[in-house]
Amino acid sequence: KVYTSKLCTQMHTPGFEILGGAETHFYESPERREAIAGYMAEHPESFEITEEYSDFGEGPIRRVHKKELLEFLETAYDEWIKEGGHPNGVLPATVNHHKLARYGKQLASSCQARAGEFVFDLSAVITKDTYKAAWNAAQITLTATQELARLAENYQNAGDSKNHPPGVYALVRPPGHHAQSDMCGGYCYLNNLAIAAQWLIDESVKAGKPKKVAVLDIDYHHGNGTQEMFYSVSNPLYTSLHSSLDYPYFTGSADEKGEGEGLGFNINIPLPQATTDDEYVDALEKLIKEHVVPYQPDYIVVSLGVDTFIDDPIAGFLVTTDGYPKIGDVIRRIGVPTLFVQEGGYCIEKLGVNVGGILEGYLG
Ligand code: SP5
Ligand code: ZN
Repeated sequence: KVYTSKLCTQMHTPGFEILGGAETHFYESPERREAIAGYMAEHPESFEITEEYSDFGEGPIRRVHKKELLEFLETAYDEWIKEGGHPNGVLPATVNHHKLARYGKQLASSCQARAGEFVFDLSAVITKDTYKAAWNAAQITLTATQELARLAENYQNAGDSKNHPPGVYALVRPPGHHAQSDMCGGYCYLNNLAIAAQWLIDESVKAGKPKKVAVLDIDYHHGNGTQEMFYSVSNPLYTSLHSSLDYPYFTGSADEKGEGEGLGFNINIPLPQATTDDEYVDALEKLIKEHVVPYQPDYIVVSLGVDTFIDDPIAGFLVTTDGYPKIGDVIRRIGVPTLFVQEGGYCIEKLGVNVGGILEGYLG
């Protein structure tokens, strides 16, 4: 079952980003969603699409994000325009890097200045309706998550292990896994998957049946945001396969293992450039066997990026269209109810078949 909404794509359309020192078109474009939704509409035997979703309010978002970030996102564009910023959208002029900030707390005097507190790169332009779009993406993801929880309960009660574990997919943008508790970046503003994972945990505790969640981040880039949010807790488990040397550069090494109660519950597997289908699938099987299955999760939540694709314009792995159903099959064999949340993937021509391939592989 696929949860999406057209509304969400039309609200956030920055005109540009800065990449490799040049102004280029914004790779995280509304066409991405249309490409994926188009493929799914052509395959009704596999995908049931719904555009309806509920609003869960600010509560579940505030469980992983600081209120200062939400206030900034909500007000930034209007303030930016008032102080003479370009209608293109909000971008920082400086970033409040820890080396800059060590002298003490300066008061951020303008939106331009505050952007440096809340945005860590030049690929998270804030336009007029960016916050609404990110809000909707989070709410759509929560709606999908609620449905998964319902299906998982039925699946458990049926007690038939031969049944296929349920899967739901949130086709959302903007993506989320680079968004930290108080920072945006990498096309991400609110961390949809982290909000969903925390919601699953909170609801299960409320119901007196605590559940364990394992994050499987298969986007090409390391999910620095999800890692940061859950670095000192043992639930959810965070696991990631990603490029060892690409963006976001300063996170994702194998020795980042979590801290305190979370020690041992953050698993980074950096992979070399030019990783192939077979190498990727082997690494994924090994990660699942050694870390995900022993954790005995009740839910898997997948940060589904397909920027691992050989023809992705901003990435460097060699995974092919034939590789994606194999990846989905490996996830299916864990045998646990699974939420898929869309993250990256920028080769528009093959985006639908690649994302669809993972999900079809999961369906078996
Ligand atoms: C959600 C997601 O996939 N975000 C990724 C954001 C990456 N943005 C900057 C990438 C810069 C890496 N250099 C690319 C070289 C292209 N030839
Ligand atoms: Zn990515």
